[in-house]
Amino acid sequence: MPTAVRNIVVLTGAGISAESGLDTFRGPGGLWEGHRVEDICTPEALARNRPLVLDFYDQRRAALGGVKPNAAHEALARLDREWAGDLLIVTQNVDDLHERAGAKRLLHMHGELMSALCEGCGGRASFGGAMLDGPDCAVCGESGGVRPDIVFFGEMPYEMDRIEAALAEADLFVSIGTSGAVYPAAGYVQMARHFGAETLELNLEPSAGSYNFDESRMGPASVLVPAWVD
Ligand code: BV8
Repeated sequence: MPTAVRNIVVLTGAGISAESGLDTFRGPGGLWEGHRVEDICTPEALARNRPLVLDFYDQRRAALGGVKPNAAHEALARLDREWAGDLLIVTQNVDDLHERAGAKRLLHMHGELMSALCEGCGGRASFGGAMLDGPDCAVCGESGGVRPDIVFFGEMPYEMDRIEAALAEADLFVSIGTSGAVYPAAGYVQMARHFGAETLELNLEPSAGSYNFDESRMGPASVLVPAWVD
């Protein structure tokens, strides 16, 4: 790691969890292949076919019990424990593998499988069951309004101000395991460059935004991330 670096922002996507056994979105056998995005990851889809959307996320929530963090998650957690400068891990992922590896300086910009959002009171609460069972909101107690705490297409990602403030101070921006297909996350490399950060991409294959990076290393995250951190 260059010694001049003080403040780091790391962006992760589905590729960092692929070697843990969680499908990516746009790869072969990806999650969306069974569904058109419009049919599953939009407010309109939730309104049109609530059971289908609740079941899709119930299945993904249940699958978390069968997977564990891989060497890439563990390396980032090590960096989190040891790094004296600022660090923010911004994940697009909704799995809990970063937390289970021990990461603390972390935020989920697209929500979390292990959280429920109430359409009635807007309250968010940790949730590990099945929404098809029609749970009551843990915050307001009302039933019928509990939905996945997931940022659907067309909805505002979480903590964008915090992310942009971290990018403004970053000396290094590292993107790991993301195709660069979804905004605003896909635009963060340009924002980081604008503020003068060095930019590094660690990915299995070139992403849509590879040309924006000072350096792109191709390979599996479980190899590239520990090599970068250590
Ligand atoms: C919003 C929910 C604004 C959770 C998801 C321009 C600017 C702003 C917005 C837009 C814009 N243009 C279009 C938009 C709208 C839209 C958008 O970006 N559309 C795209 C399709 C063009 N964006 C939005 O709607 C966002 N909201 O902008 O709101 C706003 C403003 C005001 C008021 C209201 C609203 C919301 C986007 C969030 C949508 N929700 N998911 C879930 O179900 O999981 S997005 C979904 O895609 C996931 O969150 C996922 O994380 C994300 C990105 O996918 P990746 O993580 O990159 O996964 P992918 O499979 O694509 O790629 C995996 C990569 O890993 C590959 O490159 C592969 O090579 C690599 N890989 C594989 N194996 C490995 C590996 N790498 C390393 N090692 C390996 N072993």
